[in-house]
Amino acid sequence: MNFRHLDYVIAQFFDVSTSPVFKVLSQGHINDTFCFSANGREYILQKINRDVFRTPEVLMQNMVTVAEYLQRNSDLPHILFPLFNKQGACYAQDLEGAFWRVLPYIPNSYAPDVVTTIGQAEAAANMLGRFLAALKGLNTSRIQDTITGFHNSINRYAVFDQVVGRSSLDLRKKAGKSILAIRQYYPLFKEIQELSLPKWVVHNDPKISNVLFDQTSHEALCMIDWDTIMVGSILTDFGDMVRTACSSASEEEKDLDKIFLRPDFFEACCKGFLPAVQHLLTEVEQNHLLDGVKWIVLEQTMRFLTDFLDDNHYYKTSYPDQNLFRANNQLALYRSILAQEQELHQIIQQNLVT
Ligand code: GN1
Ligand code: MG
Repeated sequence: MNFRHLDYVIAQFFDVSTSPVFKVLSQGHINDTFCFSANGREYILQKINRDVFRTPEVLMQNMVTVAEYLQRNSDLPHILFPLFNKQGACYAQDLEGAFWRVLPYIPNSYAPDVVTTIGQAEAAANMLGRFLAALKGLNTSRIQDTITGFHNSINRYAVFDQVVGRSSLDLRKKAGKSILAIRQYYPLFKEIQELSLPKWVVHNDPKISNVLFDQTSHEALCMIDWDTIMVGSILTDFGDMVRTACSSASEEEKDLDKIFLRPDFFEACCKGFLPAVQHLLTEVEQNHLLDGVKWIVLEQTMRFLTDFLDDNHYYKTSYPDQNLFRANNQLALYRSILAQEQELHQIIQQNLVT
């Protein structure tokens, strides 16, 4: 990272006499994130990954639309307003034309990779539910796609298929069993496509590390990482929360025996999520909540596997085969869900108020 860019970008937002001190925040597979202080306050500085987000202006406009809407129409405790620079834009470009944004840093907060207590799972799921319920009234025409077909798993499967076809024999051998598993479970995507699911403005990436918690009280403070807020289905949001809050291990765990879906954490997610949104759900949505979980876990397996077979262009990696390990991690979680399907359905039913 060229730190000259950081100073150049920050100077578009602040008059700072000394060069700010940066801390690199390493979470997140896509953007580069830093923390810095200026004029006695701390801020987040993020470089938007242009390979993934082709239209950063659209993304930032969505973010402002959502923040303004939530401020007027919700009682959420923290709303992520991007800062406007001296020219009145909600982003800045560096000397190479890359896009950056600045957000206030919420003091005394953390974003976990794994949930350690049931209380955290319930609080995170409740925060997501409140966030989505508040967004339900936002007209879908006001939000534009930042990534086309983000949760279109049928299209993603077609891409996966092409990538398998052109990948090297060596990679295909390493990933052989996982490729077969995707092919075996693929009909789920077809079944979901047949459902008539209402369109919501949703988060689309509400994994547990996109929930900020208070370091002292462990209360959930807010949903962060609004890059993928787009029109979609609430099922994938519930699914992604469960995928990450209820897994016994992080996405990076390599020992497959350590990975399973924790039913008590699942119950906590239902307890937190459903009361906040149930009145807004159609019968189809209520009946397919668990399919939302299966959908997102299988799709995530396929996305990691596709990237492994495609030379790891998409997700940041720090060692060879990392995306294959991640795919197998998600596959183990998927199989654990299948093994507990009936119990999980019962838990949902018990937590839907009749
Ligand atoms: C990426 O940017 P980050 O780390 O929050 C990805 C999500 C995946 C997630 C898996 C834009 O999220 O869709 O679920 O990794 N974001 C994008 O951890 O592809
Ligand atoms: Mg993200």
